[in-house]
Amino acid sequence: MRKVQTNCNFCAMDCNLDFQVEDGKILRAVPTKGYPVNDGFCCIKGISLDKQQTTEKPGPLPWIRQPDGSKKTVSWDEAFHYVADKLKSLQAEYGTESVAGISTGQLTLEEFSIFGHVMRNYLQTNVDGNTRLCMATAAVAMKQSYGFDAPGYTLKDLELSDTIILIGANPIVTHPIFWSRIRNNEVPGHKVIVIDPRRSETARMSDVHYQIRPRADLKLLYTLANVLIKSDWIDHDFIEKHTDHFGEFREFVKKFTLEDAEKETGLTMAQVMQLAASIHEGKAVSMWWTMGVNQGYEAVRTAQAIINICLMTGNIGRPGTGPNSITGQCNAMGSRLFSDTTCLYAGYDFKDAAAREKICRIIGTDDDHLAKKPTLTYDRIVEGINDGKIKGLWILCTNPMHSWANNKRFEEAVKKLDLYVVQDIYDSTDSAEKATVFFPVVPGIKKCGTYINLERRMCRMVPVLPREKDEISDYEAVLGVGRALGMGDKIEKWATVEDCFNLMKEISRDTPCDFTGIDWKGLEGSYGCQWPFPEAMKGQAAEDERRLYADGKFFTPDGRAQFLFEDPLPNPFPQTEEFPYIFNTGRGTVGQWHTQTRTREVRYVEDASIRRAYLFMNTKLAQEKGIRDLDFIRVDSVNGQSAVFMVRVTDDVPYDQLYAPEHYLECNRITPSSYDKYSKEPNYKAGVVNFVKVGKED
Ligand SMILES: Nc1nc2c(c(=O)[nH]1)N[C@H]1C(S)=C(S)[C@@H](COP(=O)(O)OP(=O)(O)OC[C@H]3O[C@@H](n4cnc5c(=O)[nH]c(N)nc54)[C@H](O)[C@@H]3O)O[C@H]1N2
Ligand SMILES: Nc1nc2c(c(=O)[nH]1)N[C@H]1C(S)=C(S)[C@@H](COP(=O)(O)OP(=O)(O)OC[C@H]3O[C@@H](n4cnc5c(=O)[nH]c(N)nc54)[C@H](O)[C@@H]3O)O[C@H]1N2
Ligand code: SF4
Ligand SMILES: [Mo]
Repeated sequence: MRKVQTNCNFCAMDCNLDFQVEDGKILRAVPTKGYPVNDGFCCIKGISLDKQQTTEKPGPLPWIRQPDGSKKTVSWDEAFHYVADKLKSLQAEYGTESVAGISTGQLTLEEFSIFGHVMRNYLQTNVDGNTRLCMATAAVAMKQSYGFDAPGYTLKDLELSDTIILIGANPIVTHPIFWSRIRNNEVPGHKVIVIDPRRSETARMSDVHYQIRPRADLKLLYTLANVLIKSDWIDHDFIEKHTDHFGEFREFVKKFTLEDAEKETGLTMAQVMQLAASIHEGKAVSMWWTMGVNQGYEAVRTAQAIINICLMTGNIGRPGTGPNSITGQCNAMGSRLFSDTTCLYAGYDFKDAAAREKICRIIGTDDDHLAKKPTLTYDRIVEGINDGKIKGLWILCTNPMHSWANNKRFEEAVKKLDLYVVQDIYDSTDSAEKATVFFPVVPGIKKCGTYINLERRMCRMVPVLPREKDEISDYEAVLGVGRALGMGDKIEKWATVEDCFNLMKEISRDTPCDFTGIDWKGLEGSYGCQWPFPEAMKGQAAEDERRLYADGKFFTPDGRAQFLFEDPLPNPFPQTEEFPYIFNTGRGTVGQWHTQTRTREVRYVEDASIRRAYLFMNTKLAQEKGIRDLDFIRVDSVNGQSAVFMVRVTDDVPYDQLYAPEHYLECNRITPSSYDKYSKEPNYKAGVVNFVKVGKED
């Protein structure tokens, strides 16, 4: 029997598990004891990692759609050349940017790096990631405020904080092991505070729940800042030494009064004062946010309003503190820095001539074949297809037909494509069904690579099971197309996953995410290692929990953090007589993962899940409308679309709000096309709708 330690590739915790393997079969999976993230525990998704491609598996070879609609299975070599030739001919006919890609935060660092190299560098075109739907807001907010996209915390901070404030985050469902770290907190009298419009699973378990109006966070945070300043509950020394623009911020927040906050946020003046007092009284205050903040129309400024509060109260860089963004996907942090989409590898700017030269030298290319500008954003790619400008699309490890906001736009776009390559572990996904070329690839348990978790910890994915004939990984699929494109010596240095790791490692030298002290082999079976870990730190215990900003130094040119703020914007979707209800969306259960392609293979999850689209409705509203639990309604949305949902009646959502899990395609049928203006992340959580009761089949 062999023991193989590898990581869970669902959520951003990147828990590690030990797989016991015999004769090519997994006997047991046991969460790795001592691993600093999950120390012997994990959730249902991690323990079910062996259930990938067990009930459903595409053949090992790719297929190409024929003119009569049938699928023809071909050799890998033929498929690589078919795709490469088509990409080149589309570019020749319609221009360089007539082909595009959609990447992901769920592959290995090496896989999205090489995808960036082929598409962004060599083909000089656009690739955005599904991280746009998820972490773009936090990435932009931190880059602007700190000078680099560098979340500073370590998970240990959850155990050391005396005041934990969760804003738009529901970790009991979404990051169960994160919640278990909160449960380990033994600081006497510590408090868990939740700010969420609904009584989420986490809100129910918290000490205080502030049931805010949807999208009122920015006003609440500016009011809190005003109260803290007026009460002189701020850290003058920290502000003076380590920040810029506090004076302007102090002037700016003066207009955010408690009276207005009471009208606009749904919280009473006393509640706002109580929250300000909690921040003041805490010795180690940490504020953690996720999608309730990131997915809004003024999301970047909201994230920065959280950062501002921590900066002005000196709650950053010390144990148990921080404005801390919680990452969603297993490698979202890796993709933010190494997918070559919104920045060059390792966070470099596209215009930095010295960096361009360094990167070209390391990866073996020339300046003409290195991406020159940030990618077109996800929305522009989808609409570029709808406008007829983009003719070819290659997506990997994401399912936009289901997950994209206002997903009918993606469905419409796909019909216009000449080339639509889908690379997935299943060919039955909503996005794969319409593919013109399908690349079947192996799941995580059959491949290797590296991942970076939410606290900047890098770990190694190690193959647990052997591959069968013709089975290949994402890395090999992209490499195959790259070679078929004739990249020649421009892809020579990328021959193996380990080669790619070493290229990215060398590029990271002397950057804030320097990981030159980490070895490919040393990472295997280890406790992982948080960046930065430069060569000079080699030999130091890599399992140490490390946080950034302890010295008050940030990555901006003057080394100071920036107070950034702006007047709140009018809500693009106010409630009206026609659309009186707010449509909130998010995760449903611990077992269900996004578009449910993987977790539907886990019987425990399927057995415990509702099999069709449903939403939660307030008891009083349901009574008024004559709707009972398990009745059906047709929801008509401001985006012009409608979808049928089963109703679950509850007191956990407010009277004028509905909450729908995103695990069903219907959910994004009715979310609007609306984005934050800086991050272009979709405003997924606050469309407006109306509904009527219908029979099941309507
Ligand atoms: N089981 C499971 N776990 C997952 C995932 C999964 O699909 N399934 N996905 C992973 C990924 S990629 C991500 S990004 C994370 C997401 O993790 P979370 O962000 O924790 O999950 P969500 O359910 O999207 O949203 C969190 C909360 O935001 C609240 N919210 C909505 N509007 C507002 C608002 O205006 N203000 C405030 N303060 N709150 C608001 C919602 O009511 C919801 O309870 O989960 C990760 N973990
Ligand atoms: N309404 C609403 N919509 C949302 C959200 C919300 O809160 N509300 N949240 C958004 C967020 S935060 C996110 S992150 C997105 C997620 O949206 P998606 O990324 O579209 O969702 P997934 O279901 O995770 O899709 C991953 C795909 O990759 C495939 N896959 C799994 N492993 C591999 C592999 O090793 N290789 C390859 N090539 N494929 C693989 C899976 O089968 C699946 O088809 O959804 C977004 N959509
Ligand atoms: S908490 Fe996240 S990383 Fe850990 S086992 Fe569950 S899904 Fe996997
Ligand atoms: Mo996400």
